[in-house]
Amino acid sequence: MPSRRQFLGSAALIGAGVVTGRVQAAAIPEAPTMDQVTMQPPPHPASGPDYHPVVTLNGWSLPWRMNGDVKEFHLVAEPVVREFAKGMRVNLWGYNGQSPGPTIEAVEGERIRIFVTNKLPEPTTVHWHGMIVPNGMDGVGGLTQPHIKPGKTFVYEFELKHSGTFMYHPHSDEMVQAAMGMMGLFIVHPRGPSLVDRDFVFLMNTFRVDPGTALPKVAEMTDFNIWSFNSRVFPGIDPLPVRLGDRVRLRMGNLSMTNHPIHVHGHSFAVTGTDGGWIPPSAQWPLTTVDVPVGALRVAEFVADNPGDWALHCHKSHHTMNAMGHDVRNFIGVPKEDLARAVARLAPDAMAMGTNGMSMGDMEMPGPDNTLPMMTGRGQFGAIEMGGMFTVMKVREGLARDDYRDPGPYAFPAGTVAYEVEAPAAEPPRGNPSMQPGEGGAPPMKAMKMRKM
Ligand SMILES: [Cu+2]
Repeated sequence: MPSRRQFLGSAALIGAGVVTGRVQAAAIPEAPTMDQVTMQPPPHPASGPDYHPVVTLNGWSLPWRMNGDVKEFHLVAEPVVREFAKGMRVNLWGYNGQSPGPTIEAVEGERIRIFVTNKLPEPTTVHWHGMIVPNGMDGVGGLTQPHIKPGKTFVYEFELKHSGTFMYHPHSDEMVQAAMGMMGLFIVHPRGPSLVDRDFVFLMNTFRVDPGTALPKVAEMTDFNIWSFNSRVFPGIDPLPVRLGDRVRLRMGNLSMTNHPIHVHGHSFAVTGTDGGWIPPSAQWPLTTVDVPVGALRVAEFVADNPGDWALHCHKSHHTMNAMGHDVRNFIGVPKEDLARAVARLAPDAMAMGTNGMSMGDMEMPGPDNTLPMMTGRGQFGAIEMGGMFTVMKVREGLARDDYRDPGPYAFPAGTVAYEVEAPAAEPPRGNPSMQPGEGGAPPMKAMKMRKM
C-alpha cells in the first residue's frame, strides 16, 4: 500500500476546495501507485461514507481524497510490467503501476471526480462499463468526448446513482488496449450495512504471449495462451481465505474474448447480481458453475459452510493451462515403440511423450525463457497439474475478520481422504484385450464393426 502520508502529504492538496465547474491543474490529486502483485488488505474508509471494502485478488483499491463533498480519484494510464506467475514477466499497459488497474470503491449517492492522465504512447479514454452516467461522461472516444492524447489529463465527474459491480476500460484503440491489459473494477457499495463478510473481486483477461517473449500479440483473436484472473495465472493467483460460516461474495468480470464458466467446489451459490445491478431473491437459483459471458460480470454469493481447500476455476479445461503445450498432438494409445522410431528419424535426441496422457507428475524439465509450464502447482498430496484460471478457496475455522493471509494446506480430519485399496485379483480384462496394460485408448479401426441404425 502507498502510505497515507505519501498520498495525503502531496503538494497537490493545495488548491483543494474547488467543488464545482472546471477544476484547475493545480487541483489534480496525487496518483498513488502499487508495486506489489499480491492481494492488499482491504482499506476501510477513513473519510466519506462508510462501507465494507472488497478484496481484489492480486490487486488493491485506489486511495482517494475528499474535496468538499466530492470524492476524487486519479488514474494514470501507463506501461507496466506484470508478473503472471513466478518465472514470467510481461510488458503490459495498465493503471497506476498495475494491470488490471486498481479497484475503485465508492458509495451509492456519492459524487465522484476521476482524473485520468494518459502516459501511454497513444490516445486513450475511460468508459465506465455498466454505470448509468451522463452521455458526455461515457468515455467513448470520438463519440462522446475527444480522445485523451498522450501527456494530457481529462476529468470525469458524475453521481453514483446505483450500487453494484461495474468495470472500467478504454474505448479508444480498444483491441490493442484490452489485449495489453487495460481494465479495472468499479464497486459502488449500497448505503447501510454489508450483507457479506468477505467480498472478493477479480477480472478475467487473456493474452497471447509466445514462450521466450514478453509482449502480448495484440491482434490475436482466438488463440490465446494466457488465461488469467487479474493478469495472474495459477500458481500465481492468490488463494481466497474464508472463515467457516462467512457469507462470501465473488464478483467476477469478464473482459476477455471468450466466455468463462466459473466453477466453485464444495458449495452451491446464487447469482445475486450482474453488471446491470442486483437480482431479486425470487429470481435466483442454486448453481455450482456460472458462465460469465464476454463483456459481463456475475456476482455469486454463498455461505462457506464446508471447511477445506476448495478448487475455484474456469471449467474450460484449456483455460486451466499455461503458455506451453497448446499445440501438442494427442498420442494417447499410440504404441511407444512406433512413435519413438518415427520421432528418432527426425530428432535423434527427442523423447516420445504422451502415450499414457500428458500428466507430468513430479517430473520437472527446464523450459524456454520467460514462460510457464502447461500444468503446474503443488498441493500436499503432489502435483496439482493446473495453470491459468485456477485458484483455491480455503475455508477455515476461526480466521480473524480482516485476515486474508494464506492459512496453508488444509488439515484433513483422520479418515476423510479418498484412499487406495488393494485391487481384487480376479478383475476380468476390460476394453481391448490386445492392448498392453497402461496403453489405454481407442481400439484399432479394423476391430470396429459398423452397425446399421
Ligand atoms: Cu475460461
